[in-house]
Amino acid sequence: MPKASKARKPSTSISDFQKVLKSSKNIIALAGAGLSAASGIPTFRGTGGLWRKFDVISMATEDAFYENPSRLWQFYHYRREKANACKPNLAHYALAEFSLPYFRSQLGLAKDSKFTLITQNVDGLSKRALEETCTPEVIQSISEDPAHPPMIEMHGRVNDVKCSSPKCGHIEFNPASPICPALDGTEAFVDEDIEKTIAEDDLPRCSKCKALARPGVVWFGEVPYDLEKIDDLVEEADLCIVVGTSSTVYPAAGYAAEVQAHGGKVAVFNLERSAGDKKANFLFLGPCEETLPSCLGIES
Ligand code: BJW
Ligand code: ZN
Repeated sequence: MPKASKARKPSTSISDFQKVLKSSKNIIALAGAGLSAASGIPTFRGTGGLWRKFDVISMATEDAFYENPSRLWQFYHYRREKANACKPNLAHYALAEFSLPYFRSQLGLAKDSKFTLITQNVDGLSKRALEETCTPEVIQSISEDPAHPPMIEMHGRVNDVKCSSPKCGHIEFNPASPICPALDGTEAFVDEDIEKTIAEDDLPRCSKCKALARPGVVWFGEVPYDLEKIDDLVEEADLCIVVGTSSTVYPAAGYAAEVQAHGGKVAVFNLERSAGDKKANFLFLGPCEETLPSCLGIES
C-alpha cells in the first residue's frame, strides 16, 4: 500500500531561520494590523473588529462612505487621533533597523542585499519608526533605488486626504488634529451609542476644488498603491517575512504563495495560526514585538 505523504511542518528553529536570512538577497516583509497591535491600534478581525457598534470591515468601502460620509469621517477621525497618539513598538523598530544595509551586513547578509517592507497598515507607525531610527540623509540614501524602497504603504495612509471628485483626485498629507472643526471631540463618543450628524459642507473638503474629501486609504474594490513595484519585488524575493496579518485580504494574501512558487522561503510571525501558514517554511507564534526582534538578531 502506498504510504501517505507526510505534510512538511513549518520549522520553528530560530537558528535555521537566521541561516536562511543570511543567505537571502531579496527580502520582503509583508505586514498587517498585528504589527501595530502592541502600539495600541486595534486589529480588523477578531476582538478589535468593532467601532461603536459597527463592523470595521463593513466600513471599508466607497459605498459605506457615500451612504454616510458623516459617520465614516467620524470613524477615520477616531483612527487618525489614535494612530497619531500611539508610538511605534519593538517590531516596527526591528524592521526599521533591518532596512539599513549597514545593519544587514553586520548581521552577515550580503552587502548588496535588498529589503522592502510592504505594509497593509495605514497608521504611519512604520514610517515613524524609520524616521526615529535614521537621519533624513540615511533615509534618502536607502530610498534612492525606486525599485527597492525601504517601505510601501499599499493601503494608503490614514493621514492622507483625497478629493472624492474623479476629475480632481488631489491627494495630500494632512495630519491636522482635528482635520476640521466639526469632527473635534467626536473621537470621545466611542463607547456611547450616540452619533453626531455632520453636514457634508462641514466635513473635510479638497484644498484644490472644494469637493468633499475622503480618507486617502484603499477600500475594498479599489486598487492598492504601487502594485507594479510590489509585483516585481514579490517576483524576485527569495524570502518573504509575513508579520501580523490574517492573510485574508488580496492581493497581499497571495504574495507569500507567489514567493514560494518560484522557490523562495516564507516565515510567518503571528500571535496565532493564520491562513496559509501550514505551507510556510518557518512559523514563529507569539507577539511579533518579541519574536521578530529576536529572530532578526536585534538586541533591545
Ligand atoms: C498579531 C499580534 C501580535 C495580533 N503579533 N501578530 C481574490 C483575489 C484578489 C482580490 C479579491 C479576491 N477575492 C476578493 C477580492 C477583493 C478584495 C479581498 O481581498 N476581499 C477579501 C475579503 C476576500 N480585495 C480588494 O478589494 C483589494 N483590491 C483589489 O483586489 O483590487 C483589485 C486588483 C488587485 C490586483 C490587481 C488589480 C486589481 C483592496 C483591499 C483593501 C483592504 N482595505 C482595508 C481597509 C484599509 C483602510 C482602513 O484601514 O480603514 O485594509 S480592509 C483591512 O484588511 C485593512 C487591512 O490592511 C486588511 C488586512 O487586514 P490585516 O492587516 O491582515 O488585519 P487582521 O485584523 O485581519 O489580522 C491581524 C492579524 O494580526 C491576526 O492574524 C492576528 O492574529 C495577528 N496579531 N496581534 C503578531 N502582537
Ligand atoms: Zn479636488
